[in-house]
Amino acid sequence: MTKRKIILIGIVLVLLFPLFASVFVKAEIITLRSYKKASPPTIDGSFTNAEWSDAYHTSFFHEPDSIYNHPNDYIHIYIKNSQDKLYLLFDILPDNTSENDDFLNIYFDCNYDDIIDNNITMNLRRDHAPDSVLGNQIVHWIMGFGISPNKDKNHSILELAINITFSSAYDGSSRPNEMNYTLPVGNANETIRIIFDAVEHFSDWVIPQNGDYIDPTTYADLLLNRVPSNVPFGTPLLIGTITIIAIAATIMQISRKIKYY
Ligand SMILES: [Ca+2]
Ligand SMILES: [Ca+2]
Ligand SMILES: [Ca+2]
Repeated sequence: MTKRKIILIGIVLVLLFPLFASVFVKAEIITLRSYKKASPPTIDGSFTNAEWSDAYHTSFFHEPDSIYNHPNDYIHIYIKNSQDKLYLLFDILPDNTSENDDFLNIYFDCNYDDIIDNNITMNLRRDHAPDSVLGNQIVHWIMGFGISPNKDKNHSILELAINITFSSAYDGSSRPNEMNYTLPVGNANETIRIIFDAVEHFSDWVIPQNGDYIDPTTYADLLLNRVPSNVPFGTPLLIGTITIIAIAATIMQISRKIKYY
């Protein structure tokens, strides 16, 4: 192999490396959006397409701990809000078991001071077992078990509505009864910090996937009141084509220079 060929192969590999890396690295969900919508879903633990078709949607592939024989499959999350409610749906495809111990913890750092807002932490159990968790006073939830538009085998579906206020007056320590039983989402450009942490019975997942509820700096930013960005279907294809043409042109240019070198 000539020196020129070796240099060319090296250049191609360097240029294509980010492409390969993006394919093999599992993207972490660190930013979530909530679309501003007035149409309220029915909080009943069943998922019909119509009630969530106008919501923000994201998902990731999850491999649960083998302890409960839950299959590897996707976790889907749908989010939208009105002026006084934040709605979320979790379609938990791997959780093919229905237990009272199925639950999801939700932690907040709404005032961005790197300290957990302990007085609004939520603990959403399937059986709504009586407990003293203060955050549960501002959320209405039903955990269902059935099929959904994402999977035709029975699995867990958690649907919830949280009372919210766009007031910015929040010190991170108020209790729900001191805030008219609302979640304060008015700080930092209508953005809050949030983490979702599911127990093993509920297929043992976290959003962000590498987040740790102990450390609010690892939480996701949830941007409320957002408007969907209408990216035309062909746009990613067009950008991809232009990128490939640009890379090819660069390689040809360099190739010519090496030839006369
Ligand atoms: Ca529903
Ligand atoms: Ca379960
Ligand atoms: Ca805080």
